[in-house]
Amino acid sequence: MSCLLDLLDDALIGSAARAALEAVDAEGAPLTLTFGQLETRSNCVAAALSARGLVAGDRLGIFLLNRVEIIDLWLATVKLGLIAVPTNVLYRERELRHIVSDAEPKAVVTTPDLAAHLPPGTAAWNVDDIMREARALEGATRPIVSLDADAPAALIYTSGTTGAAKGAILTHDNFTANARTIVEAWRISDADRFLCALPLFHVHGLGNGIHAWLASGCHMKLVERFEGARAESLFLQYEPTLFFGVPTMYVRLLELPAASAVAIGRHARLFVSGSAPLPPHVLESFRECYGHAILERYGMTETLMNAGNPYDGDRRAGTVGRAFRGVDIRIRDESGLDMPDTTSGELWVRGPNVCKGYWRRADATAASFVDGWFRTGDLGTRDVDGYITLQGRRSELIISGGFNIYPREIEELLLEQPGVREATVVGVADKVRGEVPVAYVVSDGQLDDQAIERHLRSQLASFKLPRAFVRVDSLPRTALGKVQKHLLPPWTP
Ligand code: MLC
Ligand code: AMP
Repeated sequence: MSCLLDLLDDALIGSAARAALEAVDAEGAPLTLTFGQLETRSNCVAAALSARGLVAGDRLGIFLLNRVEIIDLWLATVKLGLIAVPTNVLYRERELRHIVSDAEPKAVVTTPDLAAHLPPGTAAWNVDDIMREARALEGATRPIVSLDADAPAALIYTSGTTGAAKGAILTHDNFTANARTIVEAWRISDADRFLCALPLFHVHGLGNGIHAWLASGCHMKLVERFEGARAESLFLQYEPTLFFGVPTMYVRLLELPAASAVAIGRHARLFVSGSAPLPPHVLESFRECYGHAILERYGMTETLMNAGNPYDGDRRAGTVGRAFRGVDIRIRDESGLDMPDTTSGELWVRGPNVCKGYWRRADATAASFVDGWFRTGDLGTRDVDGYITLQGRRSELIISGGFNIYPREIEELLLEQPGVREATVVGVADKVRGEVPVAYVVSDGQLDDQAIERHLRSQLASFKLPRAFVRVDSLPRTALGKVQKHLLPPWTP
């Protein structure tokens, strides 16, 4: 077991003079930093956070769009033994209220415009104030904090079947093991140029992106977010060798002109996809246009990375490859019995990558862990040669553009609206986002769709907003009253 900092020190201290990062500062001016500068900046930020009274074990919310300060704050929390709570910037008050009351952060570092979405009474610290205080502490050395590798480094909230998000407790060792795994599996070295367009509040961007970069000592360009319209110039100018994306990003990249795709592919070494299923036709078209077989891998907030297609060898479309070295995956039935190869079951995972449990949710932790195995809720099969194919989930999770949506959360909100008697939400296939939510509503007379939409938009992240509100006379139900979503009339855009 090891602490995260030990892994990152090869770059932060061992390669201090090397160029590490290209980004823009808060004013939009270009900013380049070496690993040594990242080390000294984060020491100063750690000193500023200590001066504000934070000590090991305290939670610190991070509610920011991708910007360099997230890296400073993350390294500072790691150094101080704080528990970071990175939070989706698209969340609105209702979603944030739950996270803030559950994690009880001492404060949430944010910007004034985002702070407006936090529930009243939250201690919101302006990121610019923290950075100003950090600059005044120039010369601060690393804090001396003795940390256990088993200590929590972050709580990352992920929706449960109830619709209420649960904080997965990710330890230093979880992140370290995961970073070592992917750096080795994907042959990431200091010669790479990594383009990071993933949001840093999820494990894909933070646990894979930031840690693969720091653990390998490669060069990274950080952008605020992935935007289809800017992707062409971004890739052509930066010439990345390495890119991690969700399937929606690859669908957007297929919209670029053929000559640009060829030029981008010529500089690239590896494209990795995860967080949602990569449609086989996207893998095939990408191979034709960019000259690269996207490497699809499978992970979860609670487990970080579990399985991946091989670096050398057959990257098989529609599969997530084999279990990573050091990660055990079993395919089991409801009672926990192992299923034979090629037979469908639930994926159970065990390894140093698996989180400690859910924050203050002994019930949910007990329901998900059995004898050290984590029940993923994902269904799939394993072929005789170890390749795993995912087939869906036990729950009704909708994944849209790589963001998770639990229908229950939207249904509960819809049922609070005047005139809504019954409501259910389903995922409908979408060419770009993979799936989008659509609501089916039984109403008592007239409903004001626009008012409902406005209300939902003020309460929920924009990606959770139903694409349509379909009126039905009744919801198809089983004798026990459970909605039979598959019997709802199909909706087409
Ligand atoms: C989208 N939006 C964002 C955003 N992504 N805003 C801020 N930061 C981001 N990262 C908002 C836009 O402002 C817009 O809001 C709406 O979302 C749609 O934007 P779009 O430009 O139409 O997007 P699109 O081309 O569809 O691409 C969306 C996307 C986004 C791919 C950029 O879905 C995305 O960043 N997905 C990554 C999700 C992710 O990292 N998941 C990892 C989970 S961890 P509005 O208000 O106009 O609608 C996990 C484990 C694992 O699953 O295995 O990795
Ligand atoms: P999250 O809760 O955001 O961490 O999402 C994790 C879920 O994303 C997993 O349980 C899977 O259902 C899904 N997922 C991740 N990677 C893949 C993939 N390559 N293919 C299909 N589903 C995936």
